[in-house]
Amino acid sequence: MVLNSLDKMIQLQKNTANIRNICVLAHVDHGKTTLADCLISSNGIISSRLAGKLRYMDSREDEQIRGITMKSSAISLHYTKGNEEYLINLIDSPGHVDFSSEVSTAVRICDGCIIVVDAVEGVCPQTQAVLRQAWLENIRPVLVINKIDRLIVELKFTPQEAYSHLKNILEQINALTGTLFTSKVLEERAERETESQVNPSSEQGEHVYDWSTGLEDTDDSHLYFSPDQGNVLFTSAIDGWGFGIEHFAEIYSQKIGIKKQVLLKTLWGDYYINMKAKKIMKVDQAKGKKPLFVQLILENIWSLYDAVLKKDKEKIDKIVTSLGLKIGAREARHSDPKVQINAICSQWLPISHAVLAMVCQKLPSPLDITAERVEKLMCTGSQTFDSLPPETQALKAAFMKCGNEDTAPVIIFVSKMFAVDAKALPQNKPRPLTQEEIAQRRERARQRHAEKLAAAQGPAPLELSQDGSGLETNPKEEPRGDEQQVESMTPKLVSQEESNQESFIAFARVFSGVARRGKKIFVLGPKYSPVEFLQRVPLGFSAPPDDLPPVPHMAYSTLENLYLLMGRELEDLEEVPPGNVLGIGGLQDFVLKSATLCSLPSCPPFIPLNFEATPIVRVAVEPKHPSEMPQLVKGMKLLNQADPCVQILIQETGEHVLVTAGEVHLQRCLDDLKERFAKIQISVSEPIIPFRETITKPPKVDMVNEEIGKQQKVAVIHQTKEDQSKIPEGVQVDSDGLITMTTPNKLATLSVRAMPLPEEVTQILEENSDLIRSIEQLTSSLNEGRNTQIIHQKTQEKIWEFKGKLEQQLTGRKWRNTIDQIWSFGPRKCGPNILVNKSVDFQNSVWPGSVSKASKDATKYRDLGNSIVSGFQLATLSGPMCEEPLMGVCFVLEKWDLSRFEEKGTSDKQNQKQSDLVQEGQRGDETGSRGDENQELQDGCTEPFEKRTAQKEDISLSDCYGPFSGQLIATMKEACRYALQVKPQRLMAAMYTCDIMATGDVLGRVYAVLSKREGRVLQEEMKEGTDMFIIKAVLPVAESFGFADEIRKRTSGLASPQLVFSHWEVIPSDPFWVPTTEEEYLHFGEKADSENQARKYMNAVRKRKGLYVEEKIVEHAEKQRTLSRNK
Ligand SMILES: Nc1nc2c(ncn2[C@@H]2O[C@H](COP(=O)(O)OP(=O)(O)OP(=O)(O)O)[C@@H](O)[C@H]2O)c(=O)[nH]1
Ligand SMILES: [Mg+2]
Repeated sequence: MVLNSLDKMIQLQKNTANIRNICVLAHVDHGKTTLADCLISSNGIISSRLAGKLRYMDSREDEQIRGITMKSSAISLHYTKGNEEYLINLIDSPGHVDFSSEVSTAVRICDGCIIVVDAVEGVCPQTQAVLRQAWLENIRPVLVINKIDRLIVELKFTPQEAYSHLKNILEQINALTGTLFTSKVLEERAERETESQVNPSSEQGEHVYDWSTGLEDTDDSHLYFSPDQGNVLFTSAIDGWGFGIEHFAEIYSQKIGIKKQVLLKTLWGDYYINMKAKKIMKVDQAKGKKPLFVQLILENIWSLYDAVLKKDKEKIDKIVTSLGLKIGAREARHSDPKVQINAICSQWLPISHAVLAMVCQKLPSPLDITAERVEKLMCTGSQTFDSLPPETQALKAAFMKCGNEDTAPVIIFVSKMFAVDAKALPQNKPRPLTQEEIAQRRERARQRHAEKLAAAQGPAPLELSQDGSGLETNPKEEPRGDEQQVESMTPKLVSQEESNQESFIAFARVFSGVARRGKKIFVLGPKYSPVEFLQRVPLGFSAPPDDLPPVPHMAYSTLENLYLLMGRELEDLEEVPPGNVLGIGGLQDFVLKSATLCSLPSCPPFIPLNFEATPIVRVAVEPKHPSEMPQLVKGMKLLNQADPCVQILIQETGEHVLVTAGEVHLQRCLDDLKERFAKIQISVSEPIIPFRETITKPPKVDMVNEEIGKQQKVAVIHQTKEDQSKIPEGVQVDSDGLITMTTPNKLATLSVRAMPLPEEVTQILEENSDLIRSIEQLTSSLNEGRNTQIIHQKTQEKIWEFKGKLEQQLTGRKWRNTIDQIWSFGPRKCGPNILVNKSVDFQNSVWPGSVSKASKDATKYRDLGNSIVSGFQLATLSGPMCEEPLMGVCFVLEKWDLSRFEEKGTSDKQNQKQSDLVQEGQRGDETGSRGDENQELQDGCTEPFEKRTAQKEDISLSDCYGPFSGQLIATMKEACRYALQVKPQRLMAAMYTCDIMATGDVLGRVYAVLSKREGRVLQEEMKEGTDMFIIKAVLPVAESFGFADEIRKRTSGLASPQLVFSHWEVIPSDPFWVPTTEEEYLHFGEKADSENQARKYMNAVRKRKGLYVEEKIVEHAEKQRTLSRNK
């Protein structure tokens, strides 16, 4: 970057009103990076000839090779419009679903966004997703409909057809905005309503449920995209042109003499112009008339393309002169029509001008941040803004003001950490030498030369020099000293470089105050709580920060280096005024992925980023050479920091596991690990596919659709399932699946039953796992008597709402009173399984505030209750089929008999007393006093003493099984497992939804691939006006590896799917199924496992985990014959 323009940028950064922080969002391949290229070339950073080819923002090698963006990166651009100069901080984001977390990190630090839509493909799944993300973050969007050239060249639309097509796209995207808006208004209205219910004085009278009220009084016209609002552009980024209707309104108002205002309103829409009368009329008055947009705009563009593609030199020249353009001789002669089009159009309708003008005009500056957004950013979880401490609430004003005075608190949000090669940092780059330094070096070189000459002249002068002639020694000593210095520094530098080759830069934005290099700042983690800080350090504001006591999730650090982000380059900055996007160096030890930085500790951490994709694809990795394990571990840590969405786990088995959002993401993570972070060879396991285990209601029909119960059982071909589940002795099983088990020391007996939960309930549980976790925390702290956490009103409401939802679903005799008896959720206390306590002796529930109706000896049960819950947690964590977590199962503890334990407890106590006495007596004996009293005592003791020895045996019996709570845990776990095994067990598979866009001729092949991989098509529709079909399907994650590649190959790259994790689905087949009836036997044969998808998956998981797999390895082994003997 030229030094001059860096100064310019620094100057522009200070004018907050003229800063625009924007990101480019779209579905994959809709042309974001190409558009960014065009904007960058307008600043002279890349040549305009390379714009669209270079994809400057895709700086990674794999981004260039694959042609997709994988990370979001920022660049600052300068734009002059009239007298105003603007600074535009542009962030290019990836469109591929696997990298949607990178979109979240970009959206958070922007105030506006450009939504790019491909004119041919229209609104796609990711378009919807990014629009939703923009909404969630309250940032304002503008629309760019890109690739208009494809309508001309590929689809060969007439201008009229193109117009209707574009109208269609606009309608679709507005419909989407409409749904987002409606849902938001309704949500807000509902919120207001609950508030007024809580606080009835504010609003009195009847509540009439009219859902439309909120909508009518809210003005939403500014929300929608419409060319006459100036928030829509039509572009072709590859050909370098783009326009909004304002541009043409300006031109034609001069040409035709109609007011610009009128044209602005009518250029888009069904209006036509009566040229003679110079009047604009509605189209339906006169049929067959072309709308203005077609007549005045599209037809001109179409005729230009037509002329260039047909190489009609004369016409081209005519157009060029009529537009008053000058085309370079090289372009004019170029044989490729694309080059000519680009040369003409980028002068006629320069895309960068259109886009940047719209951005400056329509998108807000950092000063326009809304109060709503600020409050939303500052309130995590279920907090409301009013519930924050007053010191914290005061920060809102600073936010809104975005002030740059020294007194303004500095608030910075770090949305991600990204790794750069340490060599690329400005401070490590070779810089041009100053005049003085050059002079110094010259001097030194001259001296060295002189020295060499002296040495070549032989020993005599050397002796002379030894004699001590000052002239000679000086130059000799100096270089030597220099060399020594260099030598002593080299190893240091090298070692620093080796350990520090990747340097982490925080991708951040200053929301308030001026960030200065060297400034000390609090680093607040996502879980930091200013309330806690204020409790611990009431005088926190006056105490010097270095002396503060440690507060969790808070650190104190320095802003070491500040950078201007310029795509592939970084530029050093001394200070960054508020409202700017920046890079911060030196935070890598303090910030893992994201953080809030503030000069005051009363700042709350910003709400966590909204991530749309769930990481689902896991692989285990290990180094090729076991000795390189430390490098791998270190590399994985770095990778974890450098990627917003990857998860790094070390499983109980000791495996190092990488969890990623999808196949492409996985590949990128592995490449990064191998080439940047660990720099070792690694071996990667097959993807580990997660499953869930569940139970269902007994099926009514068998595998050949015969009603069960009617058919003849085949004699004993196979053992039936009941035999297989191998329930050992000592476990009682009722006919309806109630399992009764006693602990090994025979002191407690548990009766447990497993029941499948309705699907809706499981879904509710899954959606509310965060809430469940906080319920569990609340209840346990209440139970332990720590009443410190006051339940917030809003949380309480949420809990009741959640409970109400469950009540709606769990109806009927079977579920009576179940909700109030819920004792725990599992696994990990927040999963989609329930433990219900129906035992009469002890009642306990998970709902906070509901006092457990204690029977008289409840305390005795309470302590042991934790063991029962732990047993349940363990059972739900890994099921009996293949040790995968359970889902949608309700365990009911019907009875819990502790009478033996109780007896033992009391007798133990008595024994304890008596034995004490005995011991005392014996001691008395030893001391020699043989009074009558003692005699009596000894006599009295004889009987219980015998009993005690008997008891002692019992205790030693129980002791040999370990402590009692341990036994309860194990027994509960086993009882749950058996309870599952007597029910029909099923596997659940993770499912992707998959959107595929394909042309009619490859549709068949897409279907073939889908059905081969157990996919199911949900929907197929034709995209209006094109020959594209949109197919929506679901596909098991287990079958998805290589799916995208296969589809791409089979359709010669015409269709490419997007896979997003959607839900868990029960696999209908029974993994333990074997033919038992005549028909089944005939139909499937004896082995019948080829059909059994569930068994295939189950065995694969068992094999991976090293569990026993019931499989015959040699199936038809015949006796071998030695051929030679038979000859
Ligand atoms: N015909 C035509 N092709 C375009 C246009 N803009 C971009 N493309 C092409 O579309 C492809 C994708 O462009 P990119 O700019 O990489 O798309 P992207 O939106 O950045 O893609 P991701 O970052 O992977 O989401 C490239 O082959 C471009 O050449 C356009 O206006 N017209
Ligand atoms: Mg891109």
